[in-house]
Amino acid sequence: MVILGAGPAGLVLANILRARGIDCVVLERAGRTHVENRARAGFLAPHTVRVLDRHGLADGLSLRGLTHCTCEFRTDGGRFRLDYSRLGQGEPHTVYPQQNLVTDLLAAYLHAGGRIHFGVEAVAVHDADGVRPAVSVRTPDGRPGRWRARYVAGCDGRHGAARRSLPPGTARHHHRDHGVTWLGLLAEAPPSLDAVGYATHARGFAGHMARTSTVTRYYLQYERGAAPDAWSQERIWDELDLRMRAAEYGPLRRGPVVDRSVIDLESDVIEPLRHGALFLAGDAASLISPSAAKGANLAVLEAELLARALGDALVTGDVAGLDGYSARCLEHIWRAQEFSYWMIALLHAPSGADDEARFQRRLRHSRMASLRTTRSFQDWFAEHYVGV
Ligand code: RFL
Repeated sequence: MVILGAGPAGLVLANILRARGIDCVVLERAGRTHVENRARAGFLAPHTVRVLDRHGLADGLSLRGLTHCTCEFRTDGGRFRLDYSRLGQGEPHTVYPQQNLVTDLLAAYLHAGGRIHFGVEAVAVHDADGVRPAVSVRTPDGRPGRWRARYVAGCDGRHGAARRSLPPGTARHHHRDHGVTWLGLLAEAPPSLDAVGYATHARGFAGHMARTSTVTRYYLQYERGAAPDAWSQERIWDELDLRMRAAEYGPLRRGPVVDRSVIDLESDVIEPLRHGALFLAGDAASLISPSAAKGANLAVLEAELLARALGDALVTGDVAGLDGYSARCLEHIWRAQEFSYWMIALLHAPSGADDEARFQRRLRHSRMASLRTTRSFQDWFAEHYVGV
């Protein structure tokens, strides 16, 4: 079994397969330090925590993760809070930085004797519709190589080799650009609220999400095409203050911005998630905008489903799980896409003076009002917000 990519999807899959005694190898393009330091997600859904716990992979997050259950919305009509652990099915998030999760997963896999090769880039998957597919690779010294296996798991993200290797006409590629860009920031500053902060403002969206007691992620709606370093640190903090209405609701705790990335909000789904012996999971299967914090959670959910199906196929010869894998995952993926799309519409509206922009702003206002006042709407929100 060859697994491409050592992100959450690849490492959860590798750990579960390894525990079932299945021989597998992970091929990872980047170096170990890079993989263990890549800051991305932080909000883990209850289902994700249960999956990790079920497989003995939750020690780190149980020890160091923070429980999180409140959203605060700030709009030109005032602010309101939702404690989503008291709504819907009544469950909180666990906040645990993705790089810590990846570090834990890697340590567990290596401790169990798992094999991984860093600095090995998959170039293409060959003969996926045969019984012995191959993966061609480039090794750290630039030499070509080849791995053969019964199955290949493409957990190598949106731009990885797995997606590229799908023969034309074998998969449908759904893509949507939501026309919104965020500047994603990591600040070495303690969180400023004990809640996720979502601010809608005439100048654009701003978001606040705790990561640890000393690091906070912020988002600012940003001009499409602008470079990540186009704004000075001072301008970033001034803009955050303005959009989060710090003058009204209290100052933000400032600190050096240590990481910036420009994120065009996009949705991207491959359908089906299988071609012969090649299976896609995580961002390789579907990319989802970070507006609803679903990407890493879907990756873990899919990895467990795939591990179970591969395990059954390899240990008992039962391929029913593999046959149903794509349809099962796509059900979750499209529901997450739908919620993320709804969140985008809740948090953004065009700023122009034309009829369409005005209409969109009125709809957003009304959506926000329903969320502030209507219990059934809040329950729906809570269930989808923490669910995958
Ligand atoms: P990853 O984590 O990208 O890992 C893929 C791995 O594959 C390697 N790779 C290759 N290896 C070998 N050969 C090749 N040809 C290769 N090409 C690539 C890469 O080096 C990498 O190590 O994918 P995976 O495992 O599918 O996990 C997906 C998540 O990382 C992603 O969905 C989330 O980070 C999305 N996301 C969030 N998700 C949440 O659930 N909650 C959040 O709060 C959240 N916040 C975020 C996010 C994503 C963000 N970015 C990246 C836009 C915040 C941000 C800023």
